[in-house]
Amino acid sequence: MNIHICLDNIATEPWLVSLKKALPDATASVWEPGSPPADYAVVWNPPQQFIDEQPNLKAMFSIGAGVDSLLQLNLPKDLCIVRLEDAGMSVQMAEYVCHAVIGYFRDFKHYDTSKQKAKWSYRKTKDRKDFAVGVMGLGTLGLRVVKTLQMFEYPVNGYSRTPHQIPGVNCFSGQQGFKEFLNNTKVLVNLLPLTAETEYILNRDTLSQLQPESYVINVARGKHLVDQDLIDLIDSGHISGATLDVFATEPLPPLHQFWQHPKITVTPHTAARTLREETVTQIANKILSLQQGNSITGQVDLQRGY
Ligand code: OXD
Repeated sequence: MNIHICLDNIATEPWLVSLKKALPDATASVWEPGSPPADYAVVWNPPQQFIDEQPNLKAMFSIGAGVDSLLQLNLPKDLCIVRLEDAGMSVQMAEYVCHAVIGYFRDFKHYDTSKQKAKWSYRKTKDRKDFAVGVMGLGTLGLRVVKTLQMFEYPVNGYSRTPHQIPGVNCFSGQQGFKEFLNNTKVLVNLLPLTAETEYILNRDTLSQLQPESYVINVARGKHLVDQDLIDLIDSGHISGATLDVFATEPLPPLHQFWQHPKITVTPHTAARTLREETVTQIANKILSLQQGNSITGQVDLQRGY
């Protein structure tokens, strides 16, 4: 069995070492233009040339949760693309989102400012029941975020394309459901996959429907959000602030307004990092399952886009 690794902008050698350790009977190598066709591939943002030169792939494993950029390529219709399922990402995502939600709920920015002035100054306690957190996207990462938020007893709303039932969560779906979801949400957490349907879903119209003094946390993709609409709504006071981890252009250009905006926190696409060992173990187990003729989970539906 031959496996190619093709990772854009990522040091490949450690991945090769881990993969060889996990699958000692396989021949793993770093793809170069002209490499012979392989049975499996482990990829991150591969070029079109890679796809064109690898017609025999039984499966192509992406080392990320989101496959939007992969799906921009011209892909064979029957190619089995597999995305990462958790592999240590969901706990990081829950940690990041809860940090942002709690930071806003408890107003830690105020205490940072007070400390700089040596000022002993309390903030009024907010009422948890008026502080519904709305999670868009109820896949592996979204569900973990929901579960963790529930531990802090925030009311939680969930929004997804198809209807879900989650204990203790007000679940919404579809067009009408989206409106209701927004109207009932104080802190919006975006974890949707990026597809033609969800591109720029966070815009002036939708964000205006959030409750007054709401807060926005985007940890999915930059292209879910219309940047200027968010800035305008923050400047008008309807939205109190935002924590953004993802951007339409990454790295975020130095002159982008988000960097200087006092009510926007920016982090460099770091909410949930791919963990190499966990990822390789998951991929290796799936390759072994496929080799034994078994089915695997995590296969991307090319029509649906995730
Ligand atoms: C991912 C990401 O898709 O890191 O996994 O954004």
